[in-house]
Amino acid sequence: MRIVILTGAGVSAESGVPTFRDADGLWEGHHVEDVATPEAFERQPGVVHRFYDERRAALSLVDPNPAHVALSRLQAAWADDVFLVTQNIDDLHERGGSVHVHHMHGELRSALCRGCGDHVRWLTDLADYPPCPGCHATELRPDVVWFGEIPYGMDLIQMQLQRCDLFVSIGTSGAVYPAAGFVQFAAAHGARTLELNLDRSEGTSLFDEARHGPAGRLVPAWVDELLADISG
Ligand code: BV8
Repeated sequence: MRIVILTGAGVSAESGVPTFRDADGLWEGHHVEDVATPEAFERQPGVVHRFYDERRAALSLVDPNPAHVALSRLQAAWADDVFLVTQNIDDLHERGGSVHVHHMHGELRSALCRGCGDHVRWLTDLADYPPCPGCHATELRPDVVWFGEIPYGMDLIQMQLQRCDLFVSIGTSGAVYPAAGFVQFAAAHGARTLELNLDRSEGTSLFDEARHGPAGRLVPAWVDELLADISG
């Protein structure tokens, strides 16, 4: 059985990473949609750099939770048939043991050079305009997909959604596209669909099954159930 798993901020909530909804989508009085855009970066680069520099620095203060660890257990047991795509830009899936994590909205641990186009591993601040290791231009920006930009690897994601038997959405509000449309795309290609979320999302009614509660409890229970079925 081929599985596609989509995660959102809710899978990292119990690790202490604020979700977009927790802060009512606000940061320093700005709506996230107003900060996470190319226009905002052109208009107020310092504010946008601070938004990401603070979140990048905060990564060292949080740890993976049982949901991240359970997903890595599923991948280990079923490597080739689990495709994990996340909307999150934190590194908790990797630190929880997951491999081949597809960050469709980019990553805090990466910087994108507007001079040469290189994606470079980056763990410190960008607000002081450090030079690109490749071309030395001081044109590094956060390597995240902003509103109005095209998510990474859409062809790969669509191919995985077309071939999967089960699509599982974990900890996302279903508020942002194209991720919010994956459930319908997967269902249209014959997949069964399951939502694991704290409470109803904007897409709950689109799923065959929905379980509501904290990911730290729901995800390990679901992985145990699935692995028991397989070893049946
Ligand atoms: C694109 C990276 C074209 C940066 C992010 C009008 C209609 C439809 C679409 C649009 C429209 N106008 C504009 C658009 C397009 C736009 C969009 O969807 N806008 C929205 C506002 C309507 N989308 C785009 O611009 C995208 N690009 O469309 O390009 C294209 C597309 C395809 C092919 C060709 C061309 C790019 C969007 C990417 C923006 N970048 N993040 C950063 O992180 O700063 S978005 C960001 O918010 C996340 O990545 C995520 O995608 C999104 C929503 O976040 P969630 O992860 O769902 O978190 P949220 O807080 O919302 O919800 C948390 C959930 O967890 C809740 O349900 C809660 O109940 C649950 N939860 C909480 N605690 C727990 C829990 N669950 C379990 N356990 C818990 N403990």
